[in-house]
Amino acid sequence: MKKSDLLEPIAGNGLLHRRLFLKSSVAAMGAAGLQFITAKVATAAPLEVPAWMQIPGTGMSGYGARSRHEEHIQRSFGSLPGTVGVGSSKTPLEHLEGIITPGALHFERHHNGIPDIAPLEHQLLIHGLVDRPLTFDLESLTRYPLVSHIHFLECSGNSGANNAPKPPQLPASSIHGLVSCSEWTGVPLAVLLDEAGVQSEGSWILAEGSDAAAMSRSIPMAKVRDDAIVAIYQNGEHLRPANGYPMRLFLPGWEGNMSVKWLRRIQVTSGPTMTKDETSKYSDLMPDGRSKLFTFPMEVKSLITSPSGTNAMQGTGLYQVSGIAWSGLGRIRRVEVSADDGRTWAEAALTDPVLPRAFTRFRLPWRWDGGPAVLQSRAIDETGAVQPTRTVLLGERGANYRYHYNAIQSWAVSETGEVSNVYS
Ligand SMILES: Nc1nc2c(c(=O)[nH]1)N[C@H]1C(S)=C(S)[C@@H](COP(=O)(O)O)O[C@H]1N2
Ligand SMILES: [Mo]
Repeated sequence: MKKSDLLEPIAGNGLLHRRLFLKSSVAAMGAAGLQFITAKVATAAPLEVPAWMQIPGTGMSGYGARSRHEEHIQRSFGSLPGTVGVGSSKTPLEHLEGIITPGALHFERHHNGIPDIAPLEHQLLIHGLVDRPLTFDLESLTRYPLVSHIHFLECSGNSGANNAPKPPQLPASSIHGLVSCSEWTGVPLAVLLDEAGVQSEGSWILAEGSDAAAMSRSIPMAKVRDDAIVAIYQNGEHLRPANGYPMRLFLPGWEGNMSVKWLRRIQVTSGPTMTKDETSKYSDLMPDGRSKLFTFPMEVKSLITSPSGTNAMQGTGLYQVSGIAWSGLGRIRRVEVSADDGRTWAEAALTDPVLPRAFTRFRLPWRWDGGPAVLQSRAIDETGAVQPTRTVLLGERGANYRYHYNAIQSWAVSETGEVSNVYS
């Protein structure tokens, strides 16, 4: 490809080739006299010495804080009327980059608030169809070989706002912020179960939380054996109280509700327990009036986070479309971006690392010429599953299906540069 060709659109409305992001391409553009980044031209005058170079800086601290200039970046949250802790807080996805969600900005979902648990007073009981019932505390768990994996966690209610007949005019995080991605460290649950000795009829477990909701779910033994962990660290530090301190179940790729926080009891059973949390909720009502139970994996999904809803474009020219893709069934294989409402598509660049059941960051250069555009991203995972359009998804599911919304998000860019949520 010739250097100058890099600036030729490869799909409608100004999408450019992902190769433009390679280091060699940026250099080649410079050599060809083309400016990629709209940096200010430096003046020859000496740099001013700013105020903060004229006095010594402040001292250290025991636990870090972010820049005071970034403090406006917050989770948004709400609780049911008359409660303080029954609800959720949402990760400000449009303000983050890369794939890791800082602990302080991880989304939260509580069915009855955050319990205040002293680790020495907390025990995990494993009982039921086992040879030896056992209890574990935080200290005893840290003696087992620990594993660490980077995985997303997504509430199955995430993006439910887009089920509404009219597209909600909200930032990306208010619609899609019930998803985050962390490094989780803990003990494989299979190791703990082997210590207790699972009996041959033990084909499911019940996991119960130590919160005032005693939230509990049934999990098939195959998933437990595959990759379930009892997590005790998140991004290198102990779990935060809101995310399950001192220990939580973590089930990679499955709906967030199954990853029971403040884990206090695992009962090995011969079938699902049918708890309130998996019958009255977290089941999916189909058009024929029947409900689907146990819809565990979160399916392939993606979202452009920049530019996104309620943003304002800063003039015409080159932009970097940036977003996240994930799938509960494995790795992201490919992400495509459209700027013309899905008529034509260009393949996005995936930023390393591309990990199974984790956020994958994608980017694509886009030259906005000031005309109206509709930006979309479409993810494909390693099983070949393709993220559906909203029309297809809702067509299959009918009007009462609430959970597991994974349709393509469309952001319209107006001629005046406002970015809004549209259904296409
Ligand atoms: N004990 C307990 N576990 C729980 C919950 C809860 O309310 N209580 N909420 C569940 C739901 S619905 C989700 S989406 C995830 C959210 O995990 P997070 O708050 O760490 O993001 O935890 C799950 N585990
Ligand atoms: Mo959830």
